[in-house]
Amino acid sequence: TDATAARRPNLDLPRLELGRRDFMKAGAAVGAMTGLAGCTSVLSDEGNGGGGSSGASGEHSVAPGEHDEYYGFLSGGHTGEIRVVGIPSMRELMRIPVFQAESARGFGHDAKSSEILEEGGGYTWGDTHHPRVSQTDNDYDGRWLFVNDKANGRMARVDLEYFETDAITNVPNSQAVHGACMQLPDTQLVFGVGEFRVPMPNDGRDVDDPDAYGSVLTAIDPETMDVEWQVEVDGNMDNGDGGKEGRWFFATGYNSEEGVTQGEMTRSDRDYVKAFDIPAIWDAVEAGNYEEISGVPVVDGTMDSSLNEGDRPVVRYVPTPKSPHGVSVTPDGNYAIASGKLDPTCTVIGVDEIAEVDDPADAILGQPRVGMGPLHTAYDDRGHAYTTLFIDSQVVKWDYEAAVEAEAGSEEPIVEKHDVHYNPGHLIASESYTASPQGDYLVSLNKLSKDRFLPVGPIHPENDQMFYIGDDDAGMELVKDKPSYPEPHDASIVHRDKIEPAKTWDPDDYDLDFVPEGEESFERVDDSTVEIEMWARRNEYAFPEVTVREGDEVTIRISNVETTSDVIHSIAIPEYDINLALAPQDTREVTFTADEPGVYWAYCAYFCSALHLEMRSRILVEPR
Ligand code: CUK
Ligand code: CUA
Repeated sequence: TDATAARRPNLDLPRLELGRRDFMKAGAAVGAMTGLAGCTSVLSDEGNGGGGSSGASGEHSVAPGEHDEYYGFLSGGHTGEIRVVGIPSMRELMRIPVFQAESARGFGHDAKSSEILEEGGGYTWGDTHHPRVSQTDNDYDGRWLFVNDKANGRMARVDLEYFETDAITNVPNSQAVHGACMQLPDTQLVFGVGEFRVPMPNDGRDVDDPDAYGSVLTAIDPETMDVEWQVEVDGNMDNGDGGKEGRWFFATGYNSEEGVTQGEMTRSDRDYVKAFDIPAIWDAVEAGNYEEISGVPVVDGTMDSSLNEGDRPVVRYVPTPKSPHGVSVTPDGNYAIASGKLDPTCTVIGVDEIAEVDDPADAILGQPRVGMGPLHTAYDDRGHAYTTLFIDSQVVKWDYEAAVEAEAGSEEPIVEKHDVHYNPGHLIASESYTASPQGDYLVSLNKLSKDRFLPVGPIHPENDQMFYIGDDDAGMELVKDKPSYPEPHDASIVHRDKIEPAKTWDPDDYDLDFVPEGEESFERVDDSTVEIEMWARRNEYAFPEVTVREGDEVTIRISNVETTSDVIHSIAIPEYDINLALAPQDTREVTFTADEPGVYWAYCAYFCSALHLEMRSRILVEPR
């Protein structure tokens, strides 16, 4: 029996189900309370919701004890982590350390996670931007989450059964893996979009010869996390997204000038969206048409490459106004929409047209003028695109089929603009990256919060604002402001039915042998090596004390023998910098050198019962 169930009577309460649209009809009037400052275009005549309030809309609140409808996986920027929030409540449910050691979850404290960090390059931090959940048949399968490290050029995988990082790949020939996405429909490959141009390999050659620098798209096998191949391109790249049918991958780019200063990088009015023909790249790799650099096949996808001559170029360069930033493919798979950043338009590229046109510019089917500083675009299930306007501090909702019909530069496709507070980067709508978005909630990840919260010193929180977008007549309704620690970039919103988290560990899912009660052991292997196998339960460890000698290399393998979910223990060893977190049925191992004689109280840092404070063990390190 599960003792926690008694403490949590609400776990199985009925879910918040649809019917939101009915609620909305009543709620819209409450929301219609602010002006439309800054709006320049066609607006819903029923007005916008709550520009100045943080929307107390009860119909989107989640009562205590009730569960949210969606998981939101937010990147943590230069904290290096992933944050899990419930949507629509925006309650933060968990944090998943990815590129950084973190003591509450013991990540980087036990042998396995330390090894993941070490083999991933040994850096102490990362910069997560784009969390993308694996898909099967263009829908979330809840298996993995992939996320880039923009700082140190890496890609990580998070296991969504245990909500734990299980692999980090340190990508060669690349500095700043920025965009991240998969080959769809079935996560055949994971792509990292290289940003900063560097010599390849970056080993001291060509240090001051920017013409010799390069930037690559990297394809990674999602199962092994091995790099399969890379494609070198001209100019910087930035963000990326995959076509729904698996042939094309799109990456925005800036710095087609290949400059190394800001002035040089923004001289030209034209940059490119690069469309990578994945099967054609595989053909090139299989035919041996690559150069091996740092152990990876690198295919030449630059404009002048012979692989870009003929009728099956590996990379097509679609010209866009300067420095497009985000790119995302519409749910129907028909268009890749790039957001202009330094240009007030979005560029709508026909996905099927890419293969058909002689001049890639002819694949551009629409170019609506959406507003100042367009950065990223998300989708609902009704043909609308939602684009963040960084400079205007707005989200613009527009109709992408109307944009294909309209003249380039037209504002006609715009349906609505809604203020956000302030300066949004990404935005994400529920299941927007799949073929079937839910069309109900949208979160705008605003970089600045300015005056929205109590001041907390000169570093302000950011502001993640949640909107209800399910009622086109009422318009976007601001439901919630959520202050956010720096700094989420992108997110994925996944329906809770598609994620199946484990309640306790299954010992078959890790390599270490579980240590049941009665099978604890203390073994002195030789004069300077000790191996301890022990367990933890309420409120004790297998050994009330262990004695080792100064200089011993001590390995502790410890299992949490609890079977009751949510009874977590840890073993913290002060002054040896150790804190292993142990969920029920989990086993972790750590090795340290007992180089300081003395008494060290190992203790449990998770408050696990009334006798939690007594849950400890003495580690006696005798002088030699
Ligand atoms: S990027 Cu940060 S706001 Cu890394 Cu997707 Cu645009
Ligand atoms: Cu175990 Cu506290």
